[in-house]
Amino acid sequence: MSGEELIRRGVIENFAFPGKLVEEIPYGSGHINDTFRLVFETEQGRRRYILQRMNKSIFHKPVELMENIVGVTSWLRKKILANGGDADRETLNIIHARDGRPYYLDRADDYWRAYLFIEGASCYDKVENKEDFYQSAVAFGHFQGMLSDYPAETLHETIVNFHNTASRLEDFKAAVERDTCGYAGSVQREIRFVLERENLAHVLGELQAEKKLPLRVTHNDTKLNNIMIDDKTGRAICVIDLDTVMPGLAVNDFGDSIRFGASTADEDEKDLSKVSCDMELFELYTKGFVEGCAGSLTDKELDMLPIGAMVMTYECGMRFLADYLDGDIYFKTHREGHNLDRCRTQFKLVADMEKKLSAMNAIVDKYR
Ligand code: ADP
Ligand code: GN1
Ligand code: MG
Repeated sequence: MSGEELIRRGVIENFAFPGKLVEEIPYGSGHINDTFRLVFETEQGRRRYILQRMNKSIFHKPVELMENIVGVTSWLRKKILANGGDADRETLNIIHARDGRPYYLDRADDYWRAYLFIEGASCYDKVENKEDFYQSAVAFGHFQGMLSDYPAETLHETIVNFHNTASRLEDFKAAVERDTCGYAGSVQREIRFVLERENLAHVLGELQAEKKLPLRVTHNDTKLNNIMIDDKTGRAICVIDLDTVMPGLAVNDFGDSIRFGASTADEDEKDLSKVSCDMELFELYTKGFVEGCAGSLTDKELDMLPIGAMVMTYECGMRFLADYLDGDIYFKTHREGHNLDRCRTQFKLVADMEKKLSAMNAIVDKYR
């Protein structure tokens, strides 16, 4: 058994899983945490769980972060039960450590957490069935609705300035300036792409400061693979990856879903001719999100949905490029130049959205 496996065994023993561990595999395609799927056997049969090592270089306050997740998941659980839903599948459920805490701290100072595995449902890295995308929109909109009366002041800011695009732009410029790996010279075109669109970095922050866009409790990481779709009914049943639930903008939650799910290609596609923003998917998501928010979106929020898609895509591209310049210290990468490939798909999408902006506005007008 490797040192890593030994550490994990020690961690697993410290969680209140029933039965005997019979399988343990790395799982999922998230860019942030280390995720494992565990199988335990008891006399009643097999039960699966998710075990995650939280990324400590990204989440500096894991205890507060878990306090957020405990608060949000118990809030959702109550609402789901009140509506007659299946709270074991429609929200994340934390498995506590044997000492009663919602996390376990190992000897290497890593924080771990565990959840019930949501059975009979899947996460997708790309839209395989258009209806799934519509369903995910309804669910993300509904998620925001269920948290609309959550006491926002009790939520810790897990990553400061997470979707403050103006501050992301400053971070980006600092990464270009540092040029840690000496790559800046070879990505001048991409750097120029960012600098030519600085206005995009300010537009939403300014509207928020002028109180023209309300702060709500939002998810802030609404990619398609952060939602579980029921294998039988095709309904999006559970919103996962709650690390970044914080006060934020509804248009950003909308925008991040479009960025990832309405693209005709994978986030890391190398062949840019395959990358564009699919207007049919944009329309399906718009319809679903507006329905899921059930009348709560203001006129200004509706107006700004297409800009939200552009801003989130621009911001994410800039984050990937900054990480490439910094030597891949934030996002997990699986090949040379992975973050640069990701950045290029995002900028291709932004350029495509610029051309399609009036079409996107017309679609929003259809569903308002
Ligand atoms: P990251 O922050 O690294 O994206 P996630 O919390 O999104 O981590 O988890 C990574 C992947 O693990 C998800 O995309 C999903 O496939 C899977 N996953 C996470 N939680 C569960 C769960 N409770 N049940 C089933 N699969 C899950
Ligand atoms: C990360 O955790 P994951 O893989 O769902 C990132 C998002 C990015 C996304 C890009 C906490 O999401 O902000 O949009 O990668 N999450 C964090 O794919 O930084
Ligand atoms: Mg995720």
